[in-house]
Amino acid sequence: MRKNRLFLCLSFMIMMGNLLTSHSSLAQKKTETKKPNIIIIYMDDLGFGDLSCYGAKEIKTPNIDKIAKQGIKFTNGYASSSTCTPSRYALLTGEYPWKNKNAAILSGDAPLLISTDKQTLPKKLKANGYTTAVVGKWHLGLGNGQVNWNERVSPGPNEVGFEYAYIMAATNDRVPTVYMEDGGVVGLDKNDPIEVNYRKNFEGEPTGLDNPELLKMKWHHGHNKSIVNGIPRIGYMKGGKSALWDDEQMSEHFLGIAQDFVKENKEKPFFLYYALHQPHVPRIPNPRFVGSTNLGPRGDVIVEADWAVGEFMNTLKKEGLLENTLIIFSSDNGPVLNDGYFDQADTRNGLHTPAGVLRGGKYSLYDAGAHVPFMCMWKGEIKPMESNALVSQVDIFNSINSLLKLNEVDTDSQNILEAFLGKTEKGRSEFVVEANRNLAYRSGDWLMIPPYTGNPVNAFVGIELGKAKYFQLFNLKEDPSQTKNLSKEYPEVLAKLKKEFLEEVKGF
Ligand code: NG6
Ligand code: CA
Repeated sequence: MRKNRLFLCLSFMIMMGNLLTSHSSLAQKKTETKKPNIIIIYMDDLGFGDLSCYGAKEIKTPNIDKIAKQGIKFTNGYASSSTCTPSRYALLTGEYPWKNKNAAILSGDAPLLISTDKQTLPKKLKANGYTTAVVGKWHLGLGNGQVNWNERVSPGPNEVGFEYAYIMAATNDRVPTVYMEDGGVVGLDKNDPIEVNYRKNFEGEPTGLDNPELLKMKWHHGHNKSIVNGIPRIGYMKGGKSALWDDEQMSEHFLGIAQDFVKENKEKPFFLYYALHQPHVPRIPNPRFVGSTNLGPRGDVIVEADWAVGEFMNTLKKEGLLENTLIIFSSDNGPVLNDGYFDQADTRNGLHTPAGVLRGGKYSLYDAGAHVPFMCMWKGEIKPMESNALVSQVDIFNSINSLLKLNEVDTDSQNILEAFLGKTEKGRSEFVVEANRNLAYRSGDWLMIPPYTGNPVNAFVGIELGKAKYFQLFNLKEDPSQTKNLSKEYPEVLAKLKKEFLEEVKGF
């Protein structure tokens, strides 16, 4: 009996000892791998009202909603611009895009927009032990302006801080319609070289303009040049047949690359910029998603993107990474229905409000141009909540520097880490927003748009651009739909914003 008790006692002590050692090695492991992984999931043209977690009724996005539910959902989150290239420039450099005179929607053969001397988010992370990658839409230019697509194209993402880059060069409606991995066209047959030209066509090549009989999707405005997969694109292209992407497979393709990167790099801290192409035109969902909404292809590709995000999140979960990964989800600019193709986005929109209650859309200085879905999730670190803090994508750069205790870079990016982590509802107090090289100024709840000449509406896309011959002043808290111009009623507010704005944009 005594012997037995002694035995029990001894085994208990051994068991406790084991537990203690395994516990302390776990804690040690956690400190060793303490630097959190950072992932930015970035959508293309997704509007403030396009997700069910932001109020959409006609589109169900359960997977993206889960990010909102498990993290912070910002109600005042902004891209830096109402178009793609400038927003992406600000995201990666922390600099206002209008400070770079070339930061506008780029053609598919435009040179690299980010100077290779410039400090960038991926460069900073790479220098501090992160493995860095971009997967998906690039649209920040490649090469020096004279690209030979049959050789390694540089400089590009690899030269501004991404160790691994698997991208589309520009947009899914622009040539070249091929994937590029670390500067080389994927699957290119040397005997069928690729040529790209944005000014003139190659002899004998069909175009959307001349050969409507070859089209499976018709163009509405622009988009009438080279035809790839029955879809007319922007720009001319010839050759490279074996390398052409398949639009229907694109979502799954990028997803697979993003998942592989995570699986292969999970042992060391990594930074992944996963830039989805949806719901930018042309909207070509995989057949599995056709009809998943009643809104036609635009709704269907949002559901497809939601699926891809869900699969990606499952991978993070399976690999045990959720507790050590900061995930930021947002969009590069606001929504547009008809962006150049007859794809039923406008005719089948029904009651859906892609911008929610906001006014304007993509290309606009009105709020829907850059006010987008924005969420941060980090299991165990960020408490689930909704935040009204004013946060901008330009601030991600220095906020991450602060998170990792790295030197902040002297640029437009503000350290608002506490807001991103949900520790305060105070974000930045003001910022300048850009739309096609025009600027507006937000300060607190107020938005001021200075007078601009030019068409107030882009009739092709049916979006108010926010331009007027007079000053516009809105209180976005009281009037999120910007129905009342208060510039006459609040001259002192107008004067204050004018003054601050002029100081901020001096030299522009
Ligand atoms: C515009 C295109 C539009 C879209 C946009 C870029 C025309 C007429 N319109 O010039 O379809 O491609 O550029 O979108 O060509 S963005 O989201 O990448 O900024
Ligand atoms: Ca975009």
